Amino acid sequence: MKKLILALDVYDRKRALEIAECTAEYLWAIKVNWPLIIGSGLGIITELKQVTGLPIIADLKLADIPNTNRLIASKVFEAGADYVIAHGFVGKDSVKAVMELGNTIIVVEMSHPGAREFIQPATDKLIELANKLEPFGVIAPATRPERVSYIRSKLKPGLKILTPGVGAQGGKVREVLKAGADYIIVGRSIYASENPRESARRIFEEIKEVV
Ligand code: BMP
Repeated sequence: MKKLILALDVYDRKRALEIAECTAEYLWAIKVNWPLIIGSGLGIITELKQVTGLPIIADLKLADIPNTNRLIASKVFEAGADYVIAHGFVGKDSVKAVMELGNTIIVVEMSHPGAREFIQPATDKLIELANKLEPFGVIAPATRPERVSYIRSKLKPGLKILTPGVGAQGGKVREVLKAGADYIIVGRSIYASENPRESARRIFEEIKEVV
């Protein structure tokens, strides 16, 4: 089963499509974040889907009132996104507004050091929110496998754990999968490498060895 998600954080449309095409074979999905949307427009979601046939995750980390979350998410789902990432800390109503429109992923704990300041103290409440709303899955930090294990132990079975932070941020494929991650999100270690296809293939093989 494919578990690798490419975080395609480049600006340029042509480059994005080239990297997506040459790595698609090894991916479960492609994650599109603000850099690519700002650089290439929302239409890149539709194009990436057409070119690769893969699910597209729109990582907008929506964190607004329900109406604004709804206005943004509806356009993004319309463009072809299969999943939208939303922040949970803004509250149940804001997350529900996105979930009513399509598959949603809630940020439960982020991977950077600053996540310890405000997000980590709220992790338990965010897990509770996810268990109540039952989205497709949650974001947990590959940089702290012990936190992935903790989140796994509290999260309802069936909810997926998606983990960014492998590679450039220091997370390790093996450790995070053993901790209970369902999907590994990798950006720079693939798109900024000399040979993105080969880098994706190596991570794909490493995942295969563990699962
Ligand atoms: P990279 O492998 O280059 O560090 O990219 C990680 C990707 O995952 C980026 O798109 C980043 O915005 C995203 N991400 C993250 O790194 N940590 C989180 O907690 C949540 C994220 O969405």
